[in-house]
Amino acid sequence: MQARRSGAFITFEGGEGAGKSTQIGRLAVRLRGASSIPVVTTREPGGSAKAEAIREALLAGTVKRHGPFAEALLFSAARIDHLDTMIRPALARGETVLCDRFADSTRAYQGAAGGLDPALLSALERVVIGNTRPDLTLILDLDPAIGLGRAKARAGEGGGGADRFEAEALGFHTRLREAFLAIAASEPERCVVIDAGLSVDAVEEAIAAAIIARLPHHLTGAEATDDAA
Ligand code: T5A
Repeated sequence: MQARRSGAFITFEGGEGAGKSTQIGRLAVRLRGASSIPVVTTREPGGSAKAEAIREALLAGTVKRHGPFAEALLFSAARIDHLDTMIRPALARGETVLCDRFADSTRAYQGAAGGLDPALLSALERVVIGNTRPDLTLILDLDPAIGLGRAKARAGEGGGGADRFEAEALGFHTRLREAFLAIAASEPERCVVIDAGLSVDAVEEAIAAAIIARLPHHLTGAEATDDAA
């Protein structure tokens, strides 16, 4: 892992409409108020110019007809550019990176729900992310019917429709939820499951409690140098 001053790499994962974007915004405000460590927020697919262009094609569904492996390769291509141009430089400067989705989404969406062989995805993940693994992953767990309802209501407000993955059947989203919970169970040192069915304020408090438990100096203001390295 690269040398870091004191930032951390924190990823948010979960199904559609679980509240990741909402909570990343709130956590960024809290972290900036509690510590002098700079905080950047980003997302996948996307987060860099090339990756945002790939995002457009993926979410429009133009790659779907080529199958889940082609989609996994494109998510990976976007991730490589995002890591090289945004995430790794920020971590090397000692900043904290809050990322809306990362490699666990490929495991869950293209793997567990999309049917790709986990061994193949695991080999791809090693090549793509190398040692840049999250220090903490917050898995926002929510009944998929509720999450899809939230995403639909929000899309309705903006006049848009369901994207490539929101349009999948409920069974796909149920497999996703199970996949994220299985990832959390298999890597408890990295992952914390958050009940995303609570109010926005209650979810924010649960996330703050997880940060205090796992990466205390980020919210208590105590100076630490290397707990994320
Ligand atoms: N994907 C991604 C893959 O298949 N493989 C991969 O490797 C990667 C990286 C990305 C899509 O790409 C797929 C997964 C996705 O399908 P996206 O638009 O970025 O597409 O989709 P999401 O990440 O799912 O983002 P969403 O915006 O849909 O969901 P969020 O960010 O989890 O939810 P948020 O915060 O926008 O909230 C949704 C709505 O719910 C409300 C909000 O106000 C908002 O209206 N809300 C709540 N309402 C009640 N109670 C709460 N606690 C609430 N929290 C939020």
